[in-house]
Amino acid sequence: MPIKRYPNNPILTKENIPYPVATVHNAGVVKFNGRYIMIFRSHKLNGRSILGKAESDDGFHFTVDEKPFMVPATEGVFGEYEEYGVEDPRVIFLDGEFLITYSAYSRHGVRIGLAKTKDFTTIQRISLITESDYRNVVIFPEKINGLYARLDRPHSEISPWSIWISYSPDLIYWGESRLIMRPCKYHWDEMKIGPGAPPIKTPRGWLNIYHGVFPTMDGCIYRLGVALHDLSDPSQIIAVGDDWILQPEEPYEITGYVHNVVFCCGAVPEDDGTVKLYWGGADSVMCVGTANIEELVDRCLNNSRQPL
Ligand code: BMA
Repeated sequence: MPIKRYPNNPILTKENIPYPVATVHNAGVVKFNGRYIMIFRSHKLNGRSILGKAESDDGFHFTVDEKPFMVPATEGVFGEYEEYGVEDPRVIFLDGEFLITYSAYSRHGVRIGLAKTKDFTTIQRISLITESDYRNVVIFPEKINGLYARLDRPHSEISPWSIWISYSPDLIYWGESRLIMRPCKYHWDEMKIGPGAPPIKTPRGWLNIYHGVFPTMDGCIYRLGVALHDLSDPSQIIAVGDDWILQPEEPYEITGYVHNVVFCCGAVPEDDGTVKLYWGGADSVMCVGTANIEELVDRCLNNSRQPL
């Protein structure tokens, strides 16, 4: 398979977290001043989620902060919509600051919050950028034709869990939304798909590492796949790889808080053409693997399925 698992996975478990949590998973990761910054999700012991932070020199060995990085707001509009927790952060660097999208859960459902930081010590919430029944929003790490762009994942009964695209002039107001990719019938991603890591720019297109879900008599299986989007018009999907690139195979991916899950929120492209891919194993632990970016692009182009 194209992803080489790091032999010492998992790289973080709840034992590495200095405060009481049940899990450490679904982390966004970026490079900042040559170091790797990981923003991860943890279930507290009441079942609701918070975000923690860890740092590393090599992308494999992480040290966790003494205190959580972001806990649900208690006041104002964010307090109302984060009451049940904050989950699954994605982080990008754009125009001198880091942007973090996260799922905000409350009695009104799940919607997406956007926060920013320049240094990972202070954090400022900007806006709640979707209504409810959205998760998995990744912002492209560059403006495209003068606009911010994001991949979305709204859900409706008529068109369940598909990938959409939207644009914004200011990160607050989003529009020009279009559905661009659907789950594929009787296929590993037949039930749900959603954006995973923020898109990676390659000479042949934006590489989108997404997750797909297949329902079985034994529960759902979460796997990862790849799609390639046009560089100047990412609403155009050039190709979607027919095969998954990663599925739960190791004991720490097969058994845990939720069985049979590999779930990706972060990937760090390196100068040597490889990418470090980070995923949560069984909603319990953090894992890392490496892949060659051009090989992942080839996987999209050489054996494709239709996006719609
Ligand atoms: C999704 C989200 C993810 C989770 C996955 C598997 O719906 O809740 O955070 O990793 O299910 O449980």
